[in-house]
Amino acid sequence: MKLTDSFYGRQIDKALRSAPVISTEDFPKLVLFSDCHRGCGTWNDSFLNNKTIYEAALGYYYEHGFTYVELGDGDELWENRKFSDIEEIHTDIFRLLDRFRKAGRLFMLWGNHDRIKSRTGFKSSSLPPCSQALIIRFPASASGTDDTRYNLIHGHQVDILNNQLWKAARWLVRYIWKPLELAGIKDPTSAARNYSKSRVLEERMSSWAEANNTHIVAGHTHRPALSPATGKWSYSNTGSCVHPDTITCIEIHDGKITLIKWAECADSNQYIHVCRYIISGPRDL
Ligand SMILES: [Mn+2]
Repeated sequence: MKLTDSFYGRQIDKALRSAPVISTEDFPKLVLFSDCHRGCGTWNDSFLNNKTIYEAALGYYYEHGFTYVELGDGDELWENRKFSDIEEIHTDIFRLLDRFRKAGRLFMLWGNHDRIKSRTGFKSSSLPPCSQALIIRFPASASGTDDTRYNLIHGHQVDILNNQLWKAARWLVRYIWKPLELAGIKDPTSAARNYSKSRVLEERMSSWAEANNTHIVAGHTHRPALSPATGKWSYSNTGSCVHPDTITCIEIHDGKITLIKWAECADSNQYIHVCRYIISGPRDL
């Protein structure tokens, strides 16, 4: 284990220290999303492209009794200052989320882009209080094995610029990259757009999982992943809802974990539907 790994490991430990713990006995079907980056409906609202797909997926998960868990960056609050603007423009989406909330099936984590949700003064009529991390506990099976834990964080905890220096990062997004993005130039510091940076972050998180013999699921890199459970640890990533024409998520139920994508598809009569595809898995927890 490299020296820097222990530094980043401590950031993950810190995030998990106050994490709520939920059990699959109470929440047998879970779906994990992240990085929706819901915006203000302007053309740089990256979520807008996939809004219909997301809406269809949410409807499916609600009807099938899933609990919705969002691993941060659900709302784009760096480019936009007011959460109420996002809530207003995407009223239909927040109404769906509110149905999960009312059914007691909604858990929200905050990421670097929506860190202001961690403030005590943060109010929303449709969202529950947000946490930095969440732990899913799978009670020991009848065979007497130990409880399995899946540790959920956003992932910016292992990304210095987006964690300790998040105000500088937000400033860059708000005043430099957003205007450049409007001119067609992409933010080069974003993990979401930088392959080698994503790989470093993935390595930091998987090193932590390996060292602690446990499982981690994150977002932030926008790179969906479902690693095999090597011994008793694994690293998985929900991906994002802002891929060019796809959203990705992770389903956990019946002792299995599966990486899913939702996209538009046409049938033989040329009707367009929203379809659910398995990208990877299912594999045992
Ligand atoms: Mn992020």
